[in-house]
Amino acid sequence: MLVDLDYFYAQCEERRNPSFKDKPVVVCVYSGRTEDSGAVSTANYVAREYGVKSGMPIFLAKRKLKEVDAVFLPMDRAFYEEVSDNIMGILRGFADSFEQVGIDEAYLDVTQRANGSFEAAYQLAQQLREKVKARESLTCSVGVGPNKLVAKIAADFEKPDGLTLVKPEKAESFLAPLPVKSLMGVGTKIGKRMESLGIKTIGDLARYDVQVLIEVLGKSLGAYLHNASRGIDEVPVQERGEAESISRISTLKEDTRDLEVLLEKTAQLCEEVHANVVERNVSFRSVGLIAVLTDMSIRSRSKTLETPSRDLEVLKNTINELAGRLLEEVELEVRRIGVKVSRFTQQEKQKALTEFIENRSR
Ligand code: TTP
Ligand code: CA
Repeated sequence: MLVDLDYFYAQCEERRNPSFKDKPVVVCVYSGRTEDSGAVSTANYVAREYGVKSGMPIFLAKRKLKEVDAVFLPMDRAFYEEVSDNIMGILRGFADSFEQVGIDEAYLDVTQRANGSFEAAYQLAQQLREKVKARESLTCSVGVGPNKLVAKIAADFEKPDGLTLVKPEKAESFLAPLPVKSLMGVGTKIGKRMESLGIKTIGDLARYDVQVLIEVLGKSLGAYLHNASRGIDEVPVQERGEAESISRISTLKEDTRDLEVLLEKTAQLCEEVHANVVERNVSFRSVGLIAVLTDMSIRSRSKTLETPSRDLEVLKNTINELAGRLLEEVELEVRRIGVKVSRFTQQEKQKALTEFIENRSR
């Protein structure tokens, strides 16, 4: 199944301030140039009824909501991440394997615990929605299907607060009437190309000659889309981030056992690692120190944090602690020193808003 939290940033704001509930709520990314310059990040469904959408300039959203008592708020990413982490924790408990995608979506493989039964999977989805509602007061939309592709489209089918089950034998007929743009990988450009071939719906695509499709779009995209249009997708639900790490290592001016000299170097490395952590928008659970000694042997020490962090001070303090320990435990001088963070809890790249809009707009 695919779980997608409804109007996520705006729903977080409604939860924080229940008096917003029946008003249009617009979460904004202010560019700071003039008072209203910037773009809409997202809006609740009340605001959407007035035509407000993600990516729209703020002044335009204000114009559409001129006559009503609407709420405009700046984006508070740290708060949404906290809510997201809590909810992802709940969702994880419902899955055989779990894959978070972005801040407000996750794929859950429930094949085993549902014993391969789609009815049982549907019941699980229902329980999951109730638990998220009871614990975190948020609604989500869930799609249940034979694979990720179908589950994702099913989740979009009824929003907000929806639950859609598509059984394997119904996948192709479920997809057929939908616009080709509902398929992942079909953006504006490819959408236009297909339109020129007379392909408007997924059903049109399924009926289209696969050889011609491959000639026009290339082998891999053509074959992928041909399969996708028939609801065929074999990509497994995969936990992300566990294998990844970010590290920096550097050679010291001279070999040393002086803690102060080492810490000066590691502080600099921590800053570089941290900049990368921020850029990649991840939180780490594990911090490691690596030392290459004068005889070229390598020693490393690591520590697991109690909660995931993306904080420079936490990183520096942990490294200082590890460096102190390492010096006590080895006798040789240190030649190279390195800092590493790993076990990321969130893998989403922080994209420029424009890129985000392009990728997600249908
Ligand atoms: P989405 O899941 O695309 O949208 P949503 O949760 O606001 O609404 P829906 O009910 O349709 O699922 O995106 C998740 C969050 O990502 C969204 O709350 C805000 C952020 N976002 C942006 O900042 N800019 C964008 O252009 C989009 C599409 C989303
Ligand atoms: Ca969402």
